[in-house]
Amino acid sequence: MSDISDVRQWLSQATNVVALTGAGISAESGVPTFRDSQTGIWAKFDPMELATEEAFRAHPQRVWQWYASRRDMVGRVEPNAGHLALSCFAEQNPGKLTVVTQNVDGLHQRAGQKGVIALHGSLMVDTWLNPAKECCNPDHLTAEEPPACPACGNMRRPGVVWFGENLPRRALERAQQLAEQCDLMLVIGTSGVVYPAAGLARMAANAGASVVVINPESSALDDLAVSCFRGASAIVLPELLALQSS
Ligand code: BV8
Repeated sequence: MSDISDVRQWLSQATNVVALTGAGISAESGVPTFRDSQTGIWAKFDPMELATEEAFRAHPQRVWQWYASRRDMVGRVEPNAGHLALSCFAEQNPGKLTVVTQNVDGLHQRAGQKGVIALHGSLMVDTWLNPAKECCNPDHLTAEEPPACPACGNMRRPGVVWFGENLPRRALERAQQLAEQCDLMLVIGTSGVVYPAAGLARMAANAGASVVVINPESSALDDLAVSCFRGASAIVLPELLALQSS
């Protein structure tokens, strides 16, 4: 297994680097990871069962309130040293690094990261559950939870990609293109079980990139890695990326 100095050298020599991030990169900001997220009143629900259109149609108020509680919580936290290390590296090495994230918390963007590819949408925006009609105006909604069009009852829904829904096509295609072209992929804070996002790491490895995993626990993508750093991303990333410039 390579150590930090090897990976730092690869980073300085690389032309195209992709950082594929998951919920773990936001853990040190105080955002529970997706699979550890259920605390308090949400403890009895499996996130996998809430993050679907079926769940929303069956229990709109419950699912809407779950997202509202997550949106409130994310609004109260800040990007951590891991997010900041990535955005500083990108600033010091223009055009070299692209962040492809599974996260919906917007923390990479709030850390100043430009050109983030958000595979699973955003907690911070809503959209219509059914295709909008003439009458559907987001500025004129009922006061219920979830809010709806007063004329036709079309409900607002979180602007995230639910399980069973296709990812935004352009984002996925761009991420696949980058995975195939990169020299190095940092796989940060993801259990690697959600597809097609996790498949990007395999695409990168199959195309000849070096894959480096940063995760305190083992993950489903470890087998692809030339190096696994068993640590928190807010600790490892600043050390790995510090004062790197091409
Ligand atoms: C799709 C938005 C085509 C919502 C998310 C059956 C029917 C339908 C689909 C499927 C099916 N079987 C399989 C699928 C595909 C499915 C899938 O992958 N399922 C898995 C679970 C088996 N995928 C989909 O449905 C995707 N769409 O395939 O469309 C299609 C269409 C119709 C029918 C078939 C196919 C859509 C997937 C997107 C789902 N939406 N988010 C929301 O957030 O509410 S995904 C959700 O999980 C989050 O975005 C999260 O980011 C993501 C992935 O999880 P991780 O990020 O890895 O988070 P996790 O908690 O798992 O792990 C955290 C890691 O961090 C851990 O490893 C931990 O050790 C580590 N960690 C902890 N602390 C730290 C740390 N690391 C570093 N530092 C630390 N300090």
